[in-house]
Amino acid sequence: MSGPGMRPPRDIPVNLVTGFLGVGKTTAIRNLLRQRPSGEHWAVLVNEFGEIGVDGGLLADTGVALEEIPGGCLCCVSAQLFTVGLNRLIRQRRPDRILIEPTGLGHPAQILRTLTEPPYAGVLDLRATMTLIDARHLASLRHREHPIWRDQIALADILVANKLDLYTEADREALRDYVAQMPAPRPLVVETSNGRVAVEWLSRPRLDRGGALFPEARAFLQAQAAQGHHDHDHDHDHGHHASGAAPGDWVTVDTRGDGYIGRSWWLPVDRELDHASLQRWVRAFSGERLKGLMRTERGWQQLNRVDGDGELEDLPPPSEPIRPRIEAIVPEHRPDLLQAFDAALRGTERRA
Ligand SMILES: Nc1nc2c(ncn2[C@@H]2O[C@H](COP(=O)(O)OP(=O)(O)OP(=O)(O)O)[C@@H](O)[C@H]2O)c(=O)[nH]1
Ligand SMILES: [Mg+2]
Repeated sequence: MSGPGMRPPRDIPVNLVTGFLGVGKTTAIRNLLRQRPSGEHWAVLVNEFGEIGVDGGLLADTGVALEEIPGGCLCCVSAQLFTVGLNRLIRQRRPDRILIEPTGLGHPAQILRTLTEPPYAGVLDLRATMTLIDARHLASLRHREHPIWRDQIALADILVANKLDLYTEADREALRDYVAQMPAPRPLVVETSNGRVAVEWLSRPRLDRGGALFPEARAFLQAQAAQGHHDHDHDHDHGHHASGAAPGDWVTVDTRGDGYIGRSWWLPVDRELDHASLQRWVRAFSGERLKGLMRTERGWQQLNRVDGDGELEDLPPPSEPIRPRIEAIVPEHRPDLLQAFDAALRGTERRA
């Protein structure tokens, strides 16, 4: 039925799968993809804080139509890339559903607004937003005081407390207390592990919050309107550009904003790291987030570490040659952690 010149399909259901760094968004999306009704084509748009897509690599084997928007959050630095990527998915892939994973440091308010206003109003049907949290973070001031962490929860239509296997009874109690004091209308709240969420939840409508914006989002959107842009200090610090790098060079790109600094390392295609020493430095890393796809003498490995959890794991070799990639995120006031890890990482390179 489709052909050149035809209008894009209307009312494609879209869901945001949001939540702070490393809570399990990509894991939940993989789970949802496994449950997709047969015959349906889904698309996933992933935005990462760093410049080098790791999540895309983790979803590559699902066969889903994928768009990766690297570098900063969808609501500002990558806003144009976001619409370009989204338009491409809509027009070229004509999916039956689109899932959007914003970076863990992404502010969802602007994305939700973009998706409900022209030109997307009438093309996309924005359904329930799924916010994942780690209930252990309820006891962490660093999380509770972060405006993005709070707003992600305030915008949840479905609040998924993931990593249940790691909770104490006190964590579950903290979750119940937190939910009890949330203003109405309250989201559907579920506890689960390994991102086990039900595909049926995606069809739930968004909660009617009567247009009332939660305090941080109101301030955020007003500041944006006043300035023509918003005031996150996303400041891309492109030390070395991939385009200028020799094939044998390591390339690094830093991204900063919202209280964090991220560094992405892109290694030459054929480069191997020493497994044991890489493992040692990974375990010693005390920043916020570490992930990557890399090669050691034991073959391709994936790394996905947060809150002191997550080791190197075997990964089937990619179907086409890719550059090994690693991404670390540390709090803004701890650039030393990044420097130290950078030096350590380079020291793990295997020499022929
Ligand atoms: N123990 C435990 N680990 C989990 C669970 N769910 C996910 N993980 C692990 O948590 C890590 C982060 O999961 P991801 O799905 O990559 O998290 P994310 O929210 O997409 O991360 P970012 O995109 O970097 O913000 C991975 O190592 C997962 O295997 C869970 O229920 N229990
Ligand atoms: Mg992810």
